[in-house]
Amino acid sequence: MLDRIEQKIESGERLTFEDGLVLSRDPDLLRIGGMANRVRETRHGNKAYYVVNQHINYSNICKDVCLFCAFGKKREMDGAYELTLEEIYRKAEGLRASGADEIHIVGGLHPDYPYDFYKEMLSGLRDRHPNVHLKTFTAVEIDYLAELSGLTIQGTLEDLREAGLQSMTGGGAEIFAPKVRKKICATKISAERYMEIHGIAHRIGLRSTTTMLYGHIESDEDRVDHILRVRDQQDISGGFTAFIPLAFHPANTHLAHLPGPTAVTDLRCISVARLLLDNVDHIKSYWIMVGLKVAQLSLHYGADDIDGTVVEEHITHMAGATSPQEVTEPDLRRLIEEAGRQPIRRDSLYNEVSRPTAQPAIG
Ligand code: V47
Repeated sequence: MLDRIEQKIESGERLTFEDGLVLSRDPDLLRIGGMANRVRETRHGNKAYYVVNQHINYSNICKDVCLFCAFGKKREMDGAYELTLEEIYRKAEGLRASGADEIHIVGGLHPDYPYDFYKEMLSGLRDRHPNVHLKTFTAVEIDYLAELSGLTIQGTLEDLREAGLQSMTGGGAEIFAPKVRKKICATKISAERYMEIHGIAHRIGLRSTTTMLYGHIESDEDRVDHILRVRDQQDISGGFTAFIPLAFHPANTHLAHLPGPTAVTDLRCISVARLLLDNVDHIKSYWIMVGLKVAQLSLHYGADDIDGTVVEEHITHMAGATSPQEVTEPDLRRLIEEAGRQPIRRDSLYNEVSRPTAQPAIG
């Protein structure tokens, strides 16, 4: 079976749902990884991308409850927090020292922040850090912000863009298959709505990333279905810069009885995504979720990007992640170099950043 798939890849023939299932189940992961690696090298040679960035989560108070999430809280729960604009600006001050190229901002669906809070957050950050790309909000947040603004999705995106938003994040995709989606995030927007919002963003010239949360109750079929929905949307709107499989972390969630994915599943998801997504340029292995070691290995299993310096991460760490919260730029580069790849600092849109990189601390 793999022979036929390999031939298809070599001749540039598009893989099918059934091919995706074979790739998800065949025990020869090394061979599948090798196939994904060849595709990755054809696209990107020896380059492996990273971004100097900072994540800011403005609040974890959320009107929705998703079973896989340890981050979202009701206001009265332990661990609930909300940042003021001043606190957000203070956190972002770290951007000056790090010389970061990107701020990545997401949060819960806060029941009380007014629409203007989000606009002020964007414009305040843009005014303070005009050279830093604001990658902000998931499609789920955009849907909610459109409700608050009373504007259409397009109108909301244009309004937020005017305030400073430059691209959208990929969170909130979870698993698109309705049966699983209904179980793990019943109140979240549908797959169709998620794609509609990304499609509108792409149409007005914004770029976005997209994700898949794996390693919980989804089946192989659900994963392949998910990836192919991304491929279909990309055929239509073309604005996804990267696909990011997100490894489920069970601790402190309503699914804490599940074991979570292993390294083999992590690598397989990367490889299968690389092979099926013939129209998405980048496959990101998010080191925060898979750990630094698997992220490094994944650079030979189809991934060409390991995300960034991050600085402060709550979503996965509240769900038991044991990876650090922050990796310095020199450490990211060393990790990539030791994997035999060439580290390339990129901006949010995958332009290479040529400005001098931070030097490792002496000592
Ligand atoms: O939307 C929530 C997921 C996402 C858990 O766009 C969990 O470049 C694992 O989307 N275990 C937020 N995952 C993170 C995210 C992201 C990260 C890095 C880069 C980009 C990008 C996007 O994390 C959520 C949800 O899908 N998530 N809880 C959990 N327990």
